[in-house]
Amino acid sequence: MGAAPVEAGIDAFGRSWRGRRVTVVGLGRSGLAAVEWLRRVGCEVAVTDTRPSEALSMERQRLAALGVAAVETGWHTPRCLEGAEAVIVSPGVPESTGPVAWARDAGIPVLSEIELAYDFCPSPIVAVTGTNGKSTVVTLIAEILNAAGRPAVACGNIGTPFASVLSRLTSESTAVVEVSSFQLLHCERFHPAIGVLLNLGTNHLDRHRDQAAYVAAKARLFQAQTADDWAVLNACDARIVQLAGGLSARCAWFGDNRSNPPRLRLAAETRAALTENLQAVLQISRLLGIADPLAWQVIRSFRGLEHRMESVATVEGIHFVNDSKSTTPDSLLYALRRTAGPVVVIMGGRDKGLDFAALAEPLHQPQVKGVVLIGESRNRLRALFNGSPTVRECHTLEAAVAAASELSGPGTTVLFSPACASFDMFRDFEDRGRAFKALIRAL
Ligand code: UMA
Repeated sequence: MGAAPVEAGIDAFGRSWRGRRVTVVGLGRSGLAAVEWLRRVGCEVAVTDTRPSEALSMERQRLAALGVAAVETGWHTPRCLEGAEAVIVSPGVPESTGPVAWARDAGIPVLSEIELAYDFCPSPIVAVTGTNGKSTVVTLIAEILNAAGRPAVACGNIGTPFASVLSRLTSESTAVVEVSSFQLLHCERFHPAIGVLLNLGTNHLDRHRDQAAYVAAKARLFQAQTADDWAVLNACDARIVQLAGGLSARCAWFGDNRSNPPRLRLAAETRAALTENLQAVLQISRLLGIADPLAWQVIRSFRGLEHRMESVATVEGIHFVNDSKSTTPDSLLYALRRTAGPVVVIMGGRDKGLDFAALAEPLHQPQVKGVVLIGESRNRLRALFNGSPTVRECHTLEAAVAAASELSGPGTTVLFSPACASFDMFRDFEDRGRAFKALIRAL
């Protein structure tokens, strides 16, 4: 799609958005990106956010510059929906929240920012969901495409809203979109040419009714696909194998070959050499027409992501690792498996209602020299331990770093892998990771 239809407010389906009145709920990254795009295509926009006005000064300035005058802060009231023809809901806004429920009752369509961006996206889409490893896979796919001389943009839940990159996309580029279960809840049309489900751990049970509801949300990634599309799936997870039976798309497997056609077969050596998520990267690259050697080259040279098993520094023989992206017990288990030698773990944060029981045994292994608990989940986490290893509880991250250093000696790794959300003490996991790194630098 060229610039002209967009400026005229016409989406990829030929529908005009110009003059439509749209309410955006939540003024975080995705909400602001949605507002900017909606204004660009000529919509009348109203916004509502529960944060008080004084906490939104930067956002208010941007809204004023965009000509958005209908700004409700401090709470949500039904007035925010006056005249609304659609509602764009931020992923962090629960389904029971006023405007979402009121819109439903009034028959006003509720869309995620991902769905809005999809409606205007001129590029084919590779969309990646799963519990762990989404950001790494999305980053690698974009890097592999770029290395092949094909423009690609990584976006979505990874931190750069999909709507914010639309103006950089063309029919020649590829949008590589990380999608969370929250975003999928409000997607109907979103249609990736390649949809990827990496794994299914336990997550976000504070928002999803139960594990089945979480899995159902993830499965929405494939709902608009047809037999021309691909679903790239983990063959080692029985629930994903079961889910595959109901999909319209063709399946490409990793972890095990199942029904892979010859060109997608993964040799035993490849499966031994690459983690499941990296096998997924290889399969996606193949589906995108990229030769294996180039994909391998990019995979081998990949240095990892910020806040994901990020080596920060070694101070007096103690190695500090920032794994702030870990917001689930599964992520901490993964981090522990990848940490050799003695380790002191700093964990805790906002309690998402997840079951920590699977952590008890790994955290009692002899190489775990101590555990430092922070955040709201301290009480529940404390119950996992009965005297060993040594457990300390701290009210601040600064105190936690000091306590972890005391429990460590040369050759020890201090692993900051919270297994919980960050919102009790920080803006998000990136803010939390940056705070950790600043404390280590101060050492
Ligand atoms: N708000 C309300 N009403 C409510 C709840 C929140 O008005 O009832 C407001 C808050 O006051 C705040 C805004 O909504 O101003 C926050 O919206 P948000 O939480 O959706 O945050 P964004 O900044 O828009 O970031 C979102 C994703 N956040 C969540 O899913 C919680 C980011 O993923 C994502 O990077 C970004 O969009 C761009 O797409 C973060 C995340 O933690 C990294 N994701 C979860 C995860 O990976 O496990 C799913």
